[in-house]
Amino acid sequence: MLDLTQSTSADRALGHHAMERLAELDAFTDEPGMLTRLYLSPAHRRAVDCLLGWWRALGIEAKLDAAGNVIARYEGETPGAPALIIGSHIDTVRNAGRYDGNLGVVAALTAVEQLARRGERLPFAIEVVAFGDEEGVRFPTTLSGSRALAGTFNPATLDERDRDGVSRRDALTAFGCDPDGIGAVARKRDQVLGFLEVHIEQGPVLESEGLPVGIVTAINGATRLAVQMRGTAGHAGTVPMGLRHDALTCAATAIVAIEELARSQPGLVATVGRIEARPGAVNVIPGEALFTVDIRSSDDAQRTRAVAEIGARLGALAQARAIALEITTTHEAAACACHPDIVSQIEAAVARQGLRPLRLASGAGHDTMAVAALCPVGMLFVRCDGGISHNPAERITVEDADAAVRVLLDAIRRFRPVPGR
Ligand code: HGY
Ligand code: MN
Ligand code: MN
Repeated sequence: MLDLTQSTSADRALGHHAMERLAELDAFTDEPGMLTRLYLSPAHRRAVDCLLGWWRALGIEAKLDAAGNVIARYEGETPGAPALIIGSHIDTVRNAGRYDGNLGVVAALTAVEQLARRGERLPFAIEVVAFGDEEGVRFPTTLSGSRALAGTFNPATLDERDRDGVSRRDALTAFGCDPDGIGAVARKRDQVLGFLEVHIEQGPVLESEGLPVGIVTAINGATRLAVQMRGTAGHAGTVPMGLRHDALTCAATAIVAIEELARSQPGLVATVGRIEARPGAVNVIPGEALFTVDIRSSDDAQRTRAVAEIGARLGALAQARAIALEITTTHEAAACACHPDIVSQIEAAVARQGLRPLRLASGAGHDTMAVAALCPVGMLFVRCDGGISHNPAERITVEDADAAVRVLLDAIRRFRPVPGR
């Protein structure tokens, strides 16, 4: 093990240490040959156990909470003091890169490890959280772990089911969590000073500026829709084209209409990430088509208008083809501003580490959005190669990992509670 207490930015020891841990976490996947780690899956369990082992080796108390989050607590000078919470997520999308989410957890662990190795205590506690459900790939509603921490978890989502029909409730119980205890996960506001998240940018700005890190000012709002179109299944060989009620071709026109709408409005993005035709046989006219829509904007009013416009356009397309349409909103997160005081504190840490501070917004969603309901929040972005993410080609350098850990450690050491909070 590297003697990290003597490390300097020259040897990038913290970056190497973080990258080694990320490589270890990368092995925990539900799909061999790629990184897929869904909430409450066997791979999630293995990642949880690995994290608990790392904390145990540092002599720092850590546990799995009722919502499936891993929480480690490093006490301050006075035990039981309010905490600065630092964290990100360890669940991934399908065929993911290893840095989305995981980097933030490993960076926080590496920073706290530095304090623990020196026996350094701060005027506040530090809690490091590894959320388990940020991507929202397994169940429709996402951010359940960070919402539980913030006290905004919706118990109705316990009845949501995954593709195999397993309810969130049963999956939590099978994982060793307590669905009925999630309410108790919520932190009291006077026990939390703030929340920091380190995360890859997942975009091209830092790379274009030649910077390793950036300070996040705000996170775009997001709406997720589940669209169901129902027509009439039929024989592919016998039903004339003019007599068909083909749900999939109707969905195809709808998807193009969604793209046209988003292209027509600067600042708006819309994505159809998943589609399913049923019954899904080569010689059957699809009687049903199901697809998802992900709509984002930094302007909540623009996003809300876009959602309404999509509903109207899909309704007209479905009516013209005598297709039944059902649109369900499965996730809604308002745009979130990082707290100006925390933005300034992170910015000062970046400057103290000899780096040019750059402020930028986040097009991607993060647990930080949910935790903002509890306390002042801030994020540090880390450059990623080509801005590529949600893709196994996602890459960061050891130098940038090192810079991120150093900036985070600096920000932690110099953290001061937000005035008037
Ligand atoms: O979808 C997002 O923005 C995040 O990666 N979950
Ligand atoms: Mn993420
Ligand atoms: Mn992601």
